[in-house]
Amino acid sequence: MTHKKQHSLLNRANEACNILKKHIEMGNVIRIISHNDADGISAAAVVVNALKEENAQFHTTIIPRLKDDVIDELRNEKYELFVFCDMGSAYLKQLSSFKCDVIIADHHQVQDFEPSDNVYHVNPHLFGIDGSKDLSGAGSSYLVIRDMDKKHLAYFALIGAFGDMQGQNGFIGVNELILQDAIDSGALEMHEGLKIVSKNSEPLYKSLAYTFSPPLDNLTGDLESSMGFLEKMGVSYGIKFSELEDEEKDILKDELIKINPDIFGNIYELPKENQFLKDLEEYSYILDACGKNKKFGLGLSIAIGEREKALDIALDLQKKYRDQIVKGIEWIKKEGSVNLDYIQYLYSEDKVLKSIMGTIASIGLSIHILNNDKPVIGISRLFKDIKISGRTTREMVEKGVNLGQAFQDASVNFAGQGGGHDIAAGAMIPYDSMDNFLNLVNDIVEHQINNS
Ligand SMILES: [Mn+2]
Repeated sequence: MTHKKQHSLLNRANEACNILKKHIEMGNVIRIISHNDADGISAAAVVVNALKEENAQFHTTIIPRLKDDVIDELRNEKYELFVFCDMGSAYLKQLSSFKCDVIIADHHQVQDFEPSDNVYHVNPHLFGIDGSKDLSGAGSSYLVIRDMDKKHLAYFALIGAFGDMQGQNGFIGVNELILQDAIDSGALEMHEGLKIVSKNSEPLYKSLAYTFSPPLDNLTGDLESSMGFLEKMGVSYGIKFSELEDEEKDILKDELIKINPDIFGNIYELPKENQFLKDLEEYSYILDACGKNKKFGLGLSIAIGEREKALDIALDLQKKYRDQIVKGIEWIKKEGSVNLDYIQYLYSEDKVLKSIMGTIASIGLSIHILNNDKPVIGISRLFKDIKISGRTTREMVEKGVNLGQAFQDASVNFAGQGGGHDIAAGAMIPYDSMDNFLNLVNDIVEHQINNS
């Protein structure tokens, strides 16, 4: 059954691949549009790398989201083939009005519309495959070029999957097939190891403190206690993990597993890659840091092989981002959250804290410095509005909490908008309505828990 679905998806991707090949042979400049997060940048990279190898010409733009006015502008551009990566499936009707060929390589929810014949639509949802778990936008994009003998580029699909939180507990579905491609090609190696960051580049105590996922209680976000932890077990904290004696590595592994067993698991490595990009998950963090700082071009240049300066700048952005998270975690430890009966919230006017509110709300729950029994709502003010990010736990969802629904229902009362998933959601409402909004969400969550 699953096999049949995958087969149908691969067939569709091959049809798109044939069109792509046709345009390459005709010498057309291929127009690529992709999304600005780690998945979207990886998606663009997989297509661009393939086109470069074929000596094809292309023009790439990375954008935050597809909108009607963006589509209207693109429609007027003189290209024979557009490739939309990690986006497009929600705009089938608009893209069907293009006079040229269009390939859509996406994994988001699909608009209920039968596209015209010039649109080649590659999306797992069309074949009953779950695009939130089984395939990323970079994965869909990879499938489009896979038939051009490109298994050595498969790892970009997995970087994208990590960016969309699909690989953290192992790859499943089509991602698993892509993983096999990547390993078969010799570009990727998989082995078991400690899933801590920057093993070859930072002193060990920083590797522990900067490991945000999997979370390490007392260590994540805390440089001092990471240092103390290592000192206590007699492991040198100032050197890199890769420089430890095997015996020290074993001690560390045993102690970290006591804190979180998930810290030991499959590691995916690119043996030929630069030390900073060797680990696939970290590669995705670096692209994510570029995306979050609106340096999309920088992320893409790294992914298409530029090193030296581009990588230095990206590492610098990542360093800043990590320091911000550390600051955020310190802030939560010091100030805590504001509690209502059924929810808690974080609010700050601080510029740095504002920019990472959703992320630290999430990490705060995962490292247990926030009460897991109440959904946490991170609030940042943007002029007259507030941006709201809500996070809760699997356990609370099982008890009936649905934050996406709560935000959607509450925000309409204040001329705002909100929605998302049961476990993570967002909203934007006027600043003046903040207290009323919070009280209403509190009541809705109470209702959800008591009526499920
Ligand atoms: Mn995506």
